[in-house]
Amino acid sequence: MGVGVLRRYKDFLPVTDATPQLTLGEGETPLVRSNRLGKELGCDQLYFKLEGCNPTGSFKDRGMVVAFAKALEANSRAVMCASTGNTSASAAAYGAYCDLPAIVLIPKGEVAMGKLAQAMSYGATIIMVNGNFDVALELVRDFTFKHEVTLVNSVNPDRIEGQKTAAFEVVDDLGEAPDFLFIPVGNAGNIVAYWKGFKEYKAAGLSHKLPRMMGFQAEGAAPIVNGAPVSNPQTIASAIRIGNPASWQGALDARDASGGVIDSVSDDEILDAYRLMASKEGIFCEPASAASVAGLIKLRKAGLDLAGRRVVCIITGNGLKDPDLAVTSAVNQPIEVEPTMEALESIGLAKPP
Ligand code: AN7
Repeated sequence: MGVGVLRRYKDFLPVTDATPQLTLGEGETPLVRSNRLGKELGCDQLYFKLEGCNPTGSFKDRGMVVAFAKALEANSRAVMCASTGNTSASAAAYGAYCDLPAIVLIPKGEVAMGKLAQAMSYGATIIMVNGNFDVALELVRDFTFKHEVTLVNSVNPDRIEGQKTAAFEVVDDLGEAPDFLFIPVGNAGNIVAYWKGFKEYKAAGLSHKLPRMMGFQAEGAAPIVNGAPVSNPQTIASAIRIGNPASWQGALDARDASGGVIDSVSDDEILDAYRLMASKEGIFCEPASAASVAGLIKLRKAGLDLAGRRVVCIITGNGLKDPDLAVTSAVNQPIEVEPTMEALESIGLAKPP
């Protein structure tokens, strides 16, 4: 039974006797060992952390459950966030579960269909902004400063607290921290959360080393790599189409303290990794999630030696979030036939026995 992150990791979370014990079953996501890609990359210990297995299909639920619990504890009457999609889906779900109204601001025309469908179904108040994510987040910060509405973007520290539990799970499953952690970077809250989680587990004596934090932005939305905000970020990976990350400095700190990198991958590299994850590993992720795998492939090609190293790629969201892209970008298109044996056999699917 899924006990949820609030209960499972209460000793590491800002949980008090007054904190409501909410859960939609978030956390305890699978850490799956690569069957094919790892061999090709000369990495015999490659793992994927399937965060798309959370209740709303992305890692956001880990932080959202903590943010909602603390909001309820503080007698909040409503929550608000800006989102490229997954945060809005998660806030909408916990809003429904807790009977706490969720208001979500999304960049018009830039949110994948599955995520929009979720926010609408869970019954959030959805505000479509004529502008990108960065503009929407700025608005949300100003609004929640002025009005009695709880901000539930990852600038709310309770979100980071919840998200760090994914690092705990990686260590719990492997018995030690990995050597490398590959992760997509958008607003940069997640890389900060993982780094915090790994450090806390080590400080508690539950692990003995720290991973190198390997963050990847999309080339057209790579402010941290470029060293300057991007005013009009562009990438096929709409979840990480972010030009001015809120946790920018935290991401640099995680990189520098861990001896890691923050690098970028092109849309072609993201798409290749996205297709490869589904067709070679049986893991259907969203394009933003494939940025972690694309980064691993890129660095391997550049000569990074992974032999004997334990590598974890964070697969942040489920492929069903963006069905339009899946259908239009697939190499394997359906074959149409008349409903006859003759027509079926004419395709040459198998030799007779
Ligand atoms: C699948 O939902 O920013 O670096 O508003 O949905 O912590 O921002 C989503 C981000 C990676 C990047 N993978 O994480 C939002 C939002 C997926 C995501 C990221 C996001 P951060």
